[in-house]
Amino acid sequence: MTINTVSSLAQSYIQLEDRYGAHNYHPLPVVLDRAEGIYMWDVDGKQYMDFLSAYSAVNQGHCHPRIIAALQDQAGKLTLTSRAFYNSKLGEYEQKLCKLFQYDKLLPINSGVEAVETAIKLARKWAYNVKKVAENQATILVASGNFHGRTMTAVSASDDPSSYVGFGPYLPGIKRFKYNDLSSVQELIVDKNVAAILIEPIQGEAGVIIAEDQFLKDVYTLCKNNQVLFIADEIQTGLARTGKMLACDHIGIKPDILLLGKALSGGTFPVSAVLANDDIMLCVKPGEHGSTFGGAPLACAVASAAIQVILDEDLATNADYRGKELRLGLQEIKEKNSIIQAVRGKGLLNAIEINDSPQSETAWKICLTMASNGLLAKPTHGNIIRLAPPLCISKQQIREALDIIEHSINESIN
Ligand code: IF1
Repeated sequence: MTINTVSSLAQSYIQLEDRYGAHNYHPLPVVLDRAEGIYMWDVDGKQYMDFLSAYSAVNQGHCHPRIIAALQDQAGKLTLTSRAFYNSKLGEYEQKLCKLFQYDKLLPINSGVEAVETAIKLARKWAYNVKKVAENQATILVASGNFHGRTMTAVSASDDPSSYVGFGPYLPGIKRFKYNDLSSVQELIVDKNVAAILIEPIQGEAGVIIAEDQFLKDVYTLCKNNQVLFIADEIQTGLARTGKMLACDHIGIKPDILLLGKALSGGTFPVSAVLANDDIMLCVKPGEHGSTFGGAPLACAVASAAIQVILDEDLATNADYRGKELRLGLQEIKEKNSIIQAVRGKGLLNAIEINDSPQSETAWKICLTMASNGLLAKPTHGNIIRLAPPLCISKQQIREALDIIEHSINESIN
């Protein structure tokens, strides 16, 4: 499958995007038109299994009826008031999530990166007000290989040239430790100006790099012993994606600041949230932070339904079981194909590493062949293919997906 082999109808859509859209992505040549559950259909009616889940934003499955119903009901009643006034949806929504995740307060915002920005602002305020760090000296520690979004703060934290090159000057007050290397954290965290550590329990964009349990536990202990906040970026790993409600639940640590996004709205529109206890959250006073759409009644109604679907359908358990079946099947394919160098993941956040250079086209070709065979996934960092279907996927559908993956690998390399 290449742009030249897609239908003329699909090509017409691709040409429109190419002519009138910014070229900030390199999509697979697939033009999607409809989706439901784990399936998507393109403009020619071809069906695909979605193994990207919009980067974990449709954990509940595409167009989940309960989430869409909540969206439709609220959309006809009250969509946005701004926070200049109270509204009849925000308080109940905040209470629901605070009780579920056991925090005093929630700050509602929109995109994932806005939650990251909010957390950094909160941590700095806390550092000056509570830890008594000297003004404008607060530092944030981030991991090598991190991905926290595309704003200037987020790319200032990044060590991926494709994220930061050409966008300087960068935000000061950010230092980097080596992921899964406790000594590199120890060296930095003793500095009295450190406000917080910002970390993904599993690094999605880096290629589903899993933090060792002991590493995360020890980082958490270092934070407690050095009066440093532990900020968990669960925007991609949270909301049942890794087989528990939060990736941090696998090791029983409770972040000082929890970041949620993506599937918080079930893939309808950007809804994110920052959760923390009063000693941190109340460092930000009225008028010191906000956004036009943060806490909109429409967002609250949709996110409340999206969370309830995850709970009622026990998507975490399904993600756990289906993920184990998927990795077992991928290991079996790996035994028969030396082109697969590694299989890794937790729950339904998985990846296969292709035995070729990141600059090679092998992973891309495998994804094009999988698309031709009805399964959508995309490489990250060149030779890693992320495999992350909606969490409602069935045992039978995992089996069908493994068949497509195996046939596509064989087709691509022979
Ligand atoms: C793109 C990546 C994934 C995230 C984590 C914060 C954010 C993201 C752990 C920001 C967003 C998205 C962004 C999107 C593709 C996708 C992505 F490939 F970029 F890195 F998932 F791995 N923290 N990830 O994964 O959330 O502001 O986007 O709502 O920028 O291409 P956002």
